[in-house]
Amino acid sequence: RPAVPVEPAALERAAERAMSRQAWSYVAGSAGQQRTARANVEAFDRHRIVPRMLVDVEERDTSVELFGRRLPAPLLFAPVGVLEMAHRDADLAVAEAARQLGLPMVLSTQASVPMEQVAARLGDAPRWFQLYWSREDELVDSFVRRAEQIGSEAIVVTLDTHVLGWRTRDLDLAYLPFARGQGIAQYTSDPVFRRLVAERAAAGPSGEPTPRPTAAAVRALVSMARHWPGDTWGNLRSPLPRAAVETFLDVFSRSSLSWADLAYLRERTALPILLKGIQDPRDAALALDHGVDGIVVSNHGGRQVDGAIGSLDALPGIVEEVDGRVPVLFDSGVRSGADAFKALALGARAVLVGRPWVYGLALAGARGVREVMEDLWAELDLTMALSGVGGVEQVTRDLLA
Ligand code: HOC
Repeated sequence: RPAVPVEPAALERAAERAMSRQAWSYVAGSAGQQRTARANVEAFDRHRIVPRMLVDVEERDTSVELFGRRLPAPLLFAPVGVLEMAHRDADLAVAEAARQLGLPMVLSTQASVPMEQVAARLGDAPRWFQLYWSREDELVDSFVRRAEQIGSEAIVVTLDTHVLGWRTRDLDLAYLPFARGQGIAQYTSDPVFRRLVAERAAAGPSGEPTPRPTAAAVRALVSMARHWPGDTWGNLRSPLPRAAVETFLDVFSRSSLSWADLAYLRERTALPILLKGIQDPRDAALALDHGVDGIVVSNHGGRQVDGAIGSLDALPGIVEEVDGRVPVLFDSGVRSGADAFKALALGARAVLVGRPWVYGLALAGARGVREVMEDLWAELDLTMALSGVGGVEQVTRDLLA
């Protein structure tokens, strides 16, 4: 039974030792010179909690209401792709931990296991679906339909990754040593995706030369923010499975997406729609104008724009702009229960956690995921107790210096 360290820095070190260089670089790495990743952590360091004393906190309640459901804690499993790089049980291990804890899992478009199998493992635990908006609307429709069928309670549209960020560590390690087929099960299990690929294969070669998926080809495509050459889906005529990065560059590079497109999604689902990746209050205002049901303040864990504003620094302005009209959630940089407390104090209704439980996954599968989230939850509860608050609603800005 490998130990799952409680101390965040020790957890990271242990996970780094347990993972391949490639996997570690992908999971822990961020964009460019890692400045946004640092800004995320620094923002948490800058905010200080000012605990209150002699408040009766014998009875405490970490639960929170979100979209008509009471969650046991304001913590969600953030959507994370290509999890089989961390552990062979991948998304199934996360589902197992989410089931045991009763915390919502946000299933990733870039998952390693089809959502139907993940849903079966989740039992009664709430599930949401994270959508990357494909270049093909038909695929968007299919994902949304499948998400509804597995009982998703919300659709979270990730806005900030319409092209892949400049991930220097992954580029240096060339992405492609990822085994083919990793992280693409959500597509390859999709009937519409399979039909579209078959149609393209039947149509014969596009006539355009297709670059071999070498390190240089991937670097060139990422640097030009281009999808794979060929027709819309480039070399999807070539046999599956392919490496996740190839499929992502083909299928999801939809940089043409704009506010007006949200109506398309609204027409297709009655589920709450959240926009993830909002960093500017002006975009929060636009999101409200377009009738979204929630916002996730996020810079994708620093993985997209190098030098972006720390996510926690972006939170207060957005909370002010939204003014309670829809829930504002938060991610990017949460490493502990005390961090979660600070985000709640700055107005987040709940917090999405990513890398820490991926490290737990790498170390000990479902148990590792569960222990990391349990630790985070326990520290949040303790921080509340020691700060003199008995409920999440009382975690407010006046508790910060
Ligand atoms: C290998 C390509 O959300 C991330 C993901 C983006 C998915 C692209 C996968 O790594 O941040």
